[in-house]
Parts: sequence; C-alpha cells; structure tokens
Amino acid sequence: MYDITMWRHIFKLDPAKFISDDDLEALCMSNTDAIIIGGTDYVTEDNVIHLMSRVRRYPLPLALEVSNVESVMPGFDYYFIPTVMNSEDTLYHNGMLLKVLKQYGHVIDFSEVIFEGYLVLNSESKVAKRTYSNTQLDLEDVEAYAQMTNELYHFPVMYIEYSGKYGEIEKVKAISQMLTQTQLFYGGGITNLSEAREMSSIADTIIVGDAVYSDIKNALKTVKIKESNK
Ligand code: 1GP
Repeated sequence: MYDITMWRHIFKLDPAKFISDDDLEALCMSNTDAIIIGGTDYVTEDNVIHLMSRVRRYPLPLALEVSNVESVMPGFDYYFIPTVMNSEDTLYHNGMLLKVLKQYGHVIDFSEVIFEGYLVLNSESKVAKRTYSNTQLDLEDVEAYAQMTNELYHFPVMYIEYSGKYGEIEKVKAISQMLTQTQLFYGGGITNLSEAREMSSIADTIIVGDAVYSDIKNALKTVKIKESNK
C-alpha cells in the first residue's frame, strides 16, 4: 500500500482519449506520484482495461476514479469514489454508490477505496452538467462545504474540480484553510509549471488532466513542483 497523504502530483488520464506509447511512458516515468484513470463520457469496461494494462507496465500507483458501475474492475491499487457534494441529483451523492455496493459490496477491499468529497465549480464543464451541480457558490458556501467535509463527513479527500478551467484562487484558499484533516485535491486548467506551483502552494495534491493531451511538454514540467519544498 502507498501513502496517499504524501502525494503532491497526479496525472489523470481519460480512457476515452488516445495517448501514444511514448507520451504514456514519459508520464509514467516523470516522477509523478500516481496515475488516475477517469473521465466523464465514454468510459467503458474496454477502454479502462486497455489503458490500465498499458499503465501497469510502469512501477507507480494506479487508481480508478469511478464514474459508472460498468467500468469498475479489479486490478487497480485504489478506487477513488466521488460523492458530488453540490450535485442536485442524489445519484451523484450516494445513488451510484448504492448500485456499486449492491453489485460488488461482498468483494470490495475497503482499504483500497478512497471516498472523495467532490465540489464541482466550473459551470461549463461536462462533469458539472452531467452531475447537475450547483456551481453558483460564493466564499461562504465553499467554506461550509469544506467544513462539512472536514468536520462532519470526515472524508479523507476533498476534490475541488474546475475541470477545463483554472480555478479561483480565493475560493481554493478559503477551502484549504478550513481543512485540518481532509487532504485537498485540486484539479482544473493546470497547463504549465507556474500554475502548478501556484495551486500546489495551496492544495495538498494537484491533478493535471487535459494538458496531457493538448501540450504534453508543459504537462510534464508540472511535475517539477515536487522539487521544491512546500
Ligand atoms: C479533471 O480535475 C481534473 O477531472 C483535471 O482537470 O483536465 O482541466 O486538467 P483538467
């Protein structure tokens, strides 16, 4: 088992998107702390198993971020299960979880399951639309969500999801200041090292997704945040 609390940098790969062998090797050998496989659309058993077997050639932790029941399978080190705290549809709070537990509850090793309190903040993102998230949140709202996560639900991870857009620093800071126990993941719009540095000075762990597909060179440079002390 790995110590997730030590992770500062993660690449998130979308099983529905193409990545060359060379780019995949560069990502896996980059000194990132882990790879997460996850996406919103067209996440299938086939494309997840294919990408999993390609990443498995490399010696780094691999997690599946569960977005539907069909694509859950054994073979990952961890299963990140999001509960979208600002979703207006209970399916994304615990409805999906109910389905998963009914089907797989008897075989799940819960030491591999990490429950993420998700806060979706980019109204334009696919994930916001899919999960019917209420993204119209002010500072007081996001602080209350952070408090809920840290003090009441005691989630191990809170994930601020700006998917596709660089986040509002003030909100990320406000959330970070409320978290004393819960680990803060930040993902969204990180395209270069200076953005990576800025977000990783606030969040415990940053996640780089899209940049892998749009500008691999700069995406790889974001791992350099690990060279500096926080
Ligand atoms: C997406 O938070 C991740 O789930 C990363 O976001 O794709 O914008 O880097 P980007």
